[in-house]
Amino acid sequence: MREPVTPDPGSGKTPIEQRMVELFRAEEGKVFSGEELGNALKVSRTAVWKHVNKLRARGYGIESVPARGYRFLTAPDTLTATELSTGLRTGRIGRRIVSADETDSTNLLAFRLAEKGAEDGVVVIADSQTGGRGRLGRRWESPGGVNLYCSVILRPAMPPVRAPQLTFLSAVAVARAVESVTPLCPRIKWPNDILVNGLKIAGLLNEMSSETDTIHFVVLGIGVNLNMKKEQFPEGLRYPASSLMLESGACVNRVEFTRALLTALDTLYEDYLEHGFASARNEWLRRSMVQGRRVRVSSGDEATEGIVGGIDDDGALLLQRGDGVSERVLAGDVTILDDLHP
Ligand code: BT5
Repeated sequence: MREPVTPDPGSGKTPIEQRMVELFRAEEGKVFSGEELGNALKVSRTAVWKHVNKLRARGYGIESVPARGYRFLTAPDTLTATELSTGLRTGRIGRRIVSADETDSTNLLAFRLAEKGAEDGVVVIADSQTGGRGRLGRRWESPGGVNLYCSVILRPAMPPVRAPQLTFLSAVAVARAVESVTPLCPRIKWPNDILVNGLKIAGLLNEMSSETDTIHFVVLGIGVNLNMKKEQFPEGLRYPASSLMLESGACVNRVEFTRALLTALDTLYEDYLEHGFASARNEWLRRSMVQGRRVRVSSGDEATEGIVGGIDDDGALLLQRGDGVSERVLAGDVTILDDLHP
């Protein structure tokens, strides 16, 4: 793994390059002299030049205007802490962002950082993952340059039994973000898939470190296929899959999508901490493709069939079985039977 761009999530300092991008962006089109930038950032003019070059190496277009200074032209669509943080107006989620070009799994990196004390709301993002993880030890395809692989560290003061509710918050956040940057209509499939046109475009992996009564931290893993091309999907995926680009016909700006996602999650999480699960649950049900449908839930060799009546406080699916008995299902893979036998 290469070093994260923000090496110390606990330092609380905004990196100079990020502050420089913020200055440029505050007055678009303006030519800044080296001296002006140096004074604002409290560094020498030579240091300004070095930081400008570092930004250029990361894909920023910054013009040198002879005898006058620097003019900001373009920002790259790369998921760096600098690019994502600029203009992000969340209260808690993503106030600190750790970004890496490549890591094994953002969930594992987030776990390591949380164990070292990374605070509530720290977001970990990687351009590619060498060991992206799905549920039950499955693999998550994570090619570089196209998608979003992100993990959010949360430290809610609540009992561990409530932690599965957070997966529902992240599903709703993904759905809101998809709607805000594309004309697509996302639907949620219990427990952790987001589908567009019946194809899986995102998956969620919620992991936790806890004791009997206390959550140490939760890591919400979110993988969204943004600009993945057809040939990047391997054969034999568990569910038919796609990306937002393939479904909408237009390339998605990854930075814009990620900011929309973090903003949605921030709003949902604040509301959740203040008022509880009810409003996220209602929105989840409205967006769910299983509510009121006849489904089969399989887990290993076991399968249960019934009509979905909702979700319980612990995230369990409430099934009304054919024999009238209602059952709570905690985990499994859902097949919608109405689709198979209309
Ligand atoms: C999931 O698991 O859907 C959870 C995926 C979570 C991924 C994020 S990325 C950021 C964070 N860091 C991580 O390491 N993980 C999280 P599950 O329901 O078990 O689905 C996994 C199955 O989906 C695999 O066995 C494949 O068949 C299929 N699959 C793999 N990669 C995919 C992709 N990119 N898009 C759609 N389907 C995929």
